[in-house]
Amino acid sequence: MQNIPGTDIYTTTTTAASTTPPATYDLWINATDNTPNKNSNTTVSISLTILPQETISTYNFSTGAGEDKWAFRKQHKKKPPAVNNVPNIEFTSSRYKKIMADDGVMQIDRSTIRKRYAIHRFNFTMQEPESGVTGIDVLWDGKGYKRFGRKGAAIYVWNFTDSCYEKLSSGTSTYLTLEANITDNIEDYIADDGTFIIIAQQNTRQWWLGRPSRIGTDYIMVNVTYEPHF
Ligand SMILES: [Ca+2]
Repeated sequence: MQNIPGTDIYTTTTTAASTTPPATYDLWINATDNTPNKNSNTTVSISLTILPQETISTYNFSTGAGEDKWAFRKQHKKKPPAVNNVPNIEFTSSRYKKIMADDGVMQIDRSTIRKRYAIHRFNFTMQEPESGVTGIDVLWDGKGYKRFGRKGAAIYVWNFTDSCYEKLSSGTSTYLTLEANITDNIEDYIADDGTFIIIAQQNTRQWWLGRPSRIGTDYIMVNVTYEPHF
């Protein structure tokens, strides 16, 4: 045991064996003074809770798409869209390659119709049961540009309970890294089948031809923190 300097308090550290099942145990402490003529033994029980180990899973396109992740492009008239299945043109494999890594190489899309915003949609199927998910971190890196308009972009997450997008983060620089951390009401954002949806949308819609709204995704990553129940 170690003395906390300047106090008469001693501390000690104990580590449960790695095979200890998650549960709450009694930890018995028997403290003995080491000067025999002043021995005074005290035995107390401390409640010790062994928690399951957290795992963090990363969802991105580093190994390509399909099975549990997909990306779509390229324009939509509402910001944010009122439904979660637009835009619906899936990336081709050459486009997926551009969003595999945070390397400055981007999949850039521009609007081609008046009153449309450039937009990308990302769908993930999370393998972790939603009841054990304690946090979701989202990172989107890219570019939002509109000549004579507000530059930058915003990212949103789909809320399955309220059936609407919620803004996670936004910025007005041409090049952006937008990040968000979801820790509350996580079950609202993961569908029963594990679906989790993020969009990145440019800030200004196209007005005239030749002045398109542009969105570029360099990289997107979703980290899921999972703590199994016991
Ligand atoms: Ca890239």
